[in-house]
Amino acid sequence: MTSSDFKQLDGRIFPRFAGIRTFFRLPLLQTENDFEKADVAILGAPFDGGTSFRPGARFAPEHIRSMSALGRGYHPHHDVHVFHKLKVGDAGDVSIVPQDIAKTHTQIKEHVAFLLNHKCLPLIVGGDHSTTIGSMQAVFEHYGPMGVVHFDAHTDTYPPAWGCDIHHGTFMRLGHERGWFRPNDVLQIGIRGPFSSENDLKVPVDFGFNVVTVDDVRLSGLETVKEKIKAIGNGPVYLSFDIDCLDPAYAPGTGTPVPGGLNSWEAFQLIRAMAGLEIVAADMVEVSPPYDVSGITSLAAVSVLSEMLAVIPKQCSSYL
Ligand SMILES: [Mn+2]
Repeated sequence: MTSSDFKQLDGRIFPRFAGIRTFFRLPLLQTENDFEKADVAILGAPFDGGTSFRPGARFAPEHIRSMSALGRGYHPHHDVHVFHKLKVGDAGDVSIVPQDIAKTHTQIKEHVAFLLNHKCLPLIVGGDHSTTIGSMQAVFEHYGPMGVVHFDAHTDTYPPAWGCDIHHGTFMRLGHERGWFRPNDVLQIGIRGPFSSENDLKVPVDFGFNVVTVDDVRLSGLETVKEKIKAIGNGPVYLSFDIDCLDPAYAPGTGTPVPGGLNSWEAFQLIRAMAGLEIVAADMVEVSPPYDVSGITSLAAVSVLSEMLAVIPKQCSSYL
């Protein structure tokens, strides 16, 4: 496997259960030249020091790499073969600091900045949702204020906990406080209760975010939500996907599961509606393999990553 061709290992020539695991059986990006050539880099951020309940997301990049041996490149809905159209590679993992959230976020920020400076779109596999803070900071410093499509059971606009301003439920509040967003272009999808108080829903609305609950998705219909996605304005967009937006029946292996979520198919449909948006970075977070069952959560994550990759090509050449 070399990075010169950016091709997946062929499962009909080299069985999918064999070989050294990389994301989607793609080449490992190692040299300066590899990063110069690549369009998209899939980067692991194996950190779970921001979790408030179940840990384990530090093992997600490893498990998602392994499960992504089942990932294929042709996407029938968009009629695109992602790995023919784009040069995609595995950028390895960020060397995070297990005991230090601030140092970890700096490390993630620097890795993501490196990718952006090489015109390489970052697709980050966390890690808990605090890892998004490092990635978003790099995106903000590179592009300025961004729109956000945020799939999650939780709004992640929560206050400090245990005297710590930063944990895995705060990145949307911190981003708002730091001026990273175009608030009218922020969409949160999959939100559901029960909540600690009415503030849980009031705070993001007061920030100007458009909050779409699972009730909204089911009662108003997917088309209504797709229209909200398509209404996001011009400019850079960050796509952040917390696997707990899915119902625990589809994604049990996560830090803070909440019943009554989206099913996998609904999430795929909504990501498909993002084709045409100026996606500049994306992440997949909160998979916790120790709580997974038969790898179904990691498998759902692989499918979401495939959907993400398929909406990148429509925009990639215009801004990279
Ligand atoms: Mn989250």
